[in-house]
Amino acid sequence: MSAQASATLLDELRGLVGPAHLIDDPDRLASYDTDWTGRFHGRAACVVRPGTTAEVAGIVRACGRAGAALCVQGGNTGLVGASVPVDGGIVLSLLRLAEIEPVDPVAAQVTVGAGARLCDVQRVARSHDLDVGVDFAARESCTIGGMVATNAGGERVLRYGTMRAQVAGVEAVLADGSVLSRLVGLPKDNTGYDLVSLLTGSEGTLGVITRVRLRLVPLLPARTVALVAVAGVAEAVTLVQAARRLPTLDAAELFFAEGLALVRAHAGLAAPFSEPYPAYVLLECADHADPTDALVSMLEAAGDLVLDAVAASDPSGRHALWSYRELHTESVSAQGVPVKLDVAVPLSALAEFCAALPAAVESVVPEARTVFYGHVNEGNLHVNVLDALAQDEAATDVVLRLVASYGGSISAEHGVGRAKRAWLSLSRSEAELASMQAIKTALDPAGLLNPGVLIDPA
Ligand code: 2HG
Ligand code: ZN
Repeated sequence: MSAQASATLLDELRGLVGPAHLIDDPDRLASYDTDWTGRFHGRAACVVRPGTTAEVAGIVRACGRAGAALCVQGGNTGLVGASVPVDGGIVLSLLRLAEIEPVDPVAAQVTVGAGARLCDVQRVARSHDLDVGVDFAARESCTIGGMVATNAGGERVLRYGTMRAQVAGVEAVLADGSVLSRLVGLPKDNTGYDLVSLLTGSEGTLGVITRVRLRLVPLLPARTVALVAVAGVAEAVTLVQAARRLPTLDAAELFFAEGLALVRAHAGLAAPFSEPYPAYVLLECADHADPTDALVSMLEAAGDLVLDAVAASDPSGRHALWSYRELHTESVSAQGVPVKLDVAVPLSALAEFCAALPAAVESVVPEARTVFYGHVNEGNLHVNVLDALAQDEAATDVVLRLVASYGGSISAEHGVGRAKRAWLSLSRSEAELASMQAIKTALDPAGLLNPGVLIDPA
């Protein structure tokens, strides 16, 4: 697949979407060319913004005929470089496919365009006493299509699973321009290969997701957040094990003194406690009735494990506690461009892994600062290595090899993208990689869709 788009192709694409929706002015291309972290860049020939699935299909066919690489982009909030174009390629922005169809209250499902933002779908679902089962800090910008394409996880996985568990159907344009549509949303449908699930998490390499049928969960309006100070990772894991007995448990997050200091300095927040502690677990319980009593009893029963705790049930108090965790990403980025590694290890190995991590990074990049935090129940840590950009490969390699030595995953929720492609074999066997490549080759033989991301055709 040649990356270069000709003037003839640009004219054809302009004709398909209308002149207002083809952007080739270099100043306006800038925000599409660079990812959220500022680490990954490409120089697109143009951005094309289709308004219908038929237009997407036309674009895919035109690019296929011209041999021009397509980079599929939603909210451009990804963290592994999957949403930036190859030089000279075409960015296919799905932000105009933002329609939210009427909620189906009987099925508790809704069909939305790939470009619908998570916050907008949450608002609509909540007006029907329903909710989206996946949530995370980028909710104001990330799109449902991107969340499906990356099988996004986030803060509520322990209760509702990842995005894959929310997807009841998709419509997607395949690399040959054909449209695959399974949007009925039947909970039971064993009629062969699960193509919807295959497209979920495929990072835009097998098809362009244009619409999604989402399963919704009951809206749980009574919520209590507790921020709990603990002595370290082992104590955090023990606490979460106890907290999991609460049927109302919605979230269990972990961060440390170093990360909290960055967040407080960046956002000007007061300290949560009168003295600093090594580690913090944020627990949230949600139900129809106030879940506070059961949460407080659990914390009391945890005894010495809890060094201090503060809880809030009102929206602003909950938001204030969540801010300590959710502001980590932007607070880290305010320090410089980090090497971001999103990993998971078995929960039983999390404490040992966290203890070994800083020294492992320092062994290859002595001046690096390693800040990590994450979703403790899944053993999912966001390892952010600052001051290591010049040695990003060495930093990545040492962390991902350490992860693999514990039988972990080199990508728990952000995907493989361009950032971790070279390390995929640490988490996938030869047989798995061969199967993945065979699937890519069958569905996109010319490598039209997201070349350089995850896997290329044989
Ligand atoms: C989170 O859990 C996101 O906050 C971003 O997945 C993680 O900043 C990161 O590396
Ligand atoms: Zn996360």
